[in-house]
Amino acid sequence: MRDYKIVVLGAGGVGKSSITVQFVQGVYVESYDPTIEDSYRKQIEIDGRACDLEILDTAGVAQFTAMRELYIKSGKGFLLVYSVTDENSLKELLALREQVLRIKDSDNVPMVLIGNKSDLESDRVVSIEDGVKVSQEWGLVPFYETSAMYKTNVDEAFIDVVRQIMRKEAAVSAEKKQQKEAAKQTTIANDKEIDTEPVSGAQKEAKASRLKQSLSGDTSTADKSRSRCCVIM
Ligand SMILES: Nc1nc2c(ncn2[C@@H]2O[C@H](COP(=O)(O)OP(=O)(O)OP(=O)(O)O)[C@@H](O)[C@H]2O)c(=O)[nH]1
Ligand SMILES: [Mg+2]
Repeated sequence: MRDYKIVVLGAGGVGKSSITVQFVQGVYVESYDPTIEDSYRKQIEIDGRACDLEILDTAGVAQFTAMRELYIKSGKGFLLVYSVTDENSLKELLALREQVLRIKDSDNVPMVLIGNKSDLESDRVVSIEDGVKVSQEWGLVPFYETSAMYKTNVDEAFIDVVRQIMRKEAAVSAEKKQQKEAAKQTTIANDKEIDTEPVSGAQKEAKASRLKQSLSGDTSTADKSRSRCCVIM
């Protein structure tokens, strides 16, 4: 079974814990208890593969965010969550995404953008179009509007990020295989070249004389650059 470490990031109160608990346990938590750090495990089959998900629900509230850098380092995929009722929470995600890309030192990090609390239509201040725009600016990062309360698009968002991790891992292992194959082909070609290299009588004699000189310690006519090399080493 493959391990997938997923990290849920976003500002305080946007619904990170509610989304995570809905996905893992299928229940909705009405009360608000700011998270310091919670870890969940869920086993799930995706596209015929058994996956062991480790989900890290992180702190959004500023005084608990010191560990963020460590979470990001260890995470394979990221859920970046804002609330459609809080414009600032979307703005905060821009810096968070930058931090993820910087720590991962890559532009290609499995992630989804989530606009949560989509059920609170009357309190909405961030439109679907705003979310789409950010997703486009981020190079078409998959975007979901979710409701943790009604479990809308919650499973879909998690499964999307796992699929991205799977695709990335498959691409990396295909590339490694290709490099290994290329290295093997180069070795075979070099071996063939050595086997077929014609050695004339004069070349054989010169080689024997070089060997004699090096055994007797006489380097006067031996390969000077090589002996200099040996001294440096
Ligand atoms: N109506 C509605 N309320 C939600 C939704 N998701 C979360 N909430 C409520 O919003 C409040 C905060 O939710 P949490 O899941 O604790 O938020 P959080 O992002 O984990 O907050 P921190 O742990 O402080 O970062 C809670 O009272 C939730 O019940 C949703 O989809 N719809
Ligand atoms: Mg929380």
